[in-house]
Amino acid sequence: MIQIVAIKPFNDQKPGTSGLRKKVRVFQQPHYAANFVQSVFDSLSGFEGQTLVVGGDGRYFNREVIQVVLKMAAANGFGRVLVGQGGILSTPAASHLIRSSGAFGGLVLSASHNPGGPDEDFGIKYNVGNGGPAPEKVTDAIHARTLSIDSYRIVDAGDIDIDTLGTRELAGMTVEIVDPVAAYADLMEQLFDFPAIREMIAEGFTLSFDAMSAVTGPYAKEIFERRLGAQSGTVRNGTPLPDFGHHHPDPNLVHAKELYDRMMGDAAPDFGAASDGDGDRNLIIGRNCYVTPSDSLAVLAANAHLAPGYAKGLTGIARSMPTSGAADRVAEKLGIPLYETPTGWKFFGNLLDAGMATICGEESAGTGSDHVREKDGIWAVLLWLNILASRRQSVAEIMQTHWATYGRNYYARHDYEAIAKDRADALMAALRDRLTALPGTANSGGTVQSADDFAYSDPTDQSVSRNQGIRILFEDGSRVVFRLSGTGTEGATLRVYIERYVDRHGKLDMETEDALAPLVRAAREIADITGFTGMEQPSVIT
Ligand code: VG1
Ligand code: CO
Repeated sequence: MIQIVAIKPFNDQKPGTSGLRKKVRVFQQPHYAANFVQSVFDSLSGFEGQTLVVGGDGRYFNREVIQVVLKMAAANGFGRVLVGQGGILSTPAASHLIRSSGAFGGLVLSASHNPGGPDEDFGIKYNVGNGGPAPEKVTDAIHARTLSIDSYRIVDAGDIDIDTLGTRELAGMTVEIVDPVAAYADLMEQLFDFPAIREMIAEGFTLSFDAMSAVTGPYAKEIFERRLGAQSGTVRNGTPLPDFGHHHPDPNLVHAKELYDRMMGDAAPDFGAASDGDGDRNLIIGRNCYVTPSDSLAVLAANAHLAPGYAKGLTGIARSMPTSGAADRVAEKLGIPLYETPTGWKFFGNLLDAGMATICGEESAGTGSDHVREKDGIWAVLLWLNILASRRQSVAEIMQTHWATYGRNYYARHDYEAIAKDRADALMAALRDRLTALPGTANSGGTVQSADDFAYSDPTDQSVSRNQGIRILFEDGSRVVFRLSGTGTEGATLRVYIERYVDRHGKLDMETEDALAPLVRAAREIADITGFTGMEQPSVIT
């Protein structure tokens, strides 16, 4: 009943920042998904008889790939597969399920914030036994295997019903269809003061959560509306759709504009939030007050002790290199270490496992803690709600107090999308060539103090990751960072991160655009963005 299917390798299956992401049409090529899944299994050892977790964000092609994974897991010797009902598991819920079930690992089927549908994106990510994304040494091994593989194993069986809860059998392997929401919601209830949040809501506090027709809808309805008593309708776009209603499920000011406009309008609720395709990102907006993800990380770290799950305090904070230094000031004040890692959640896993960091974050709207090994959108919203319930101040008041204490890191990210790959590579190469010449030179951003290509040495296993983004630091502490995206599926995306710090005695109420204008000019000049790309303006500013 086990079939061995002979195949030729594909040469485009290198995992990026977060798994393998491609157009659905690429994944639909015969054997394409199976080739990658078998390459994952071939790179692992010791999983015979063990448990695998499988689930995705419900996007187009999710259900088809789940059937392939189930039949391949059976043929490769897994003992049990846990599948979220309907094929649904948010990324943080998948991480929790891997940890709580003692699974060997998991396959998370998602292209996260990328759009879905027959002409859009799909993705597969492998998570290891700690619940987190496979570290680079594993993804490198998977990639190497995709290039040499010549067959895959699959059982010849009919499709399994993944919509009905319960246990079934597939060629000697157990398949358990589990509730994707309940255990995750229980975990949240352990970490946060639900009675205090419920009371705040009962007293009239209002919130609006945009699930962007992606995976968090069922989680948000259960947690915010059912367990916390928010009025029905609090969760908008709460049904996961295979094409996310034709939108990008990316919670930023461009794609979550409806929420933004509501929060800036006359009838704004007290608090607004959104999450992305697979539920690991968060956007936080108070009434008339947008909170940058970097600031959100800092505020969450400074106030985490107000939530029961973090009452003992934090052991350390970790942030990705392009994330602003706002969290660094909090770590300094708390007297705990701050770790600066490359972009991508996979770099936080070791620090969390070692108990060196409790809270982690990225400028791309990802925050999370040691409760799982992924970033977690609903977790971030709940921690904010717990802080608001405890401090009884508005989001705007909390931000003002925060800046008055720590100073303010003005921050923006400019994305230049769909650049021809060779032009983007040429731009980065030209920047690298100038790294030694830049220090001491002056431009509209000021005088350059240092310039380098960020390399990270993991303090737990000493593994080194190079070429993680070009940093240009100015004498006044301002900074611009350039790197190419590792999650896109079309051409290249250049990300430019711009940051300027003003201490607590300085001007704390500028418009971000004004505060950063000279640095934005400097970034464009230094990298000759228009010369290389022909683009006069970024595609997206967040
Ligand atoms: C982007 C973000 C990065 C994040 C990654 C996955 O990567 O910048 O911070 O970890 O997406 O997020 P890149 O390489 O495109 O800059 V998710 O929510 O799409 O899994
Ligand atoms: Co995501």
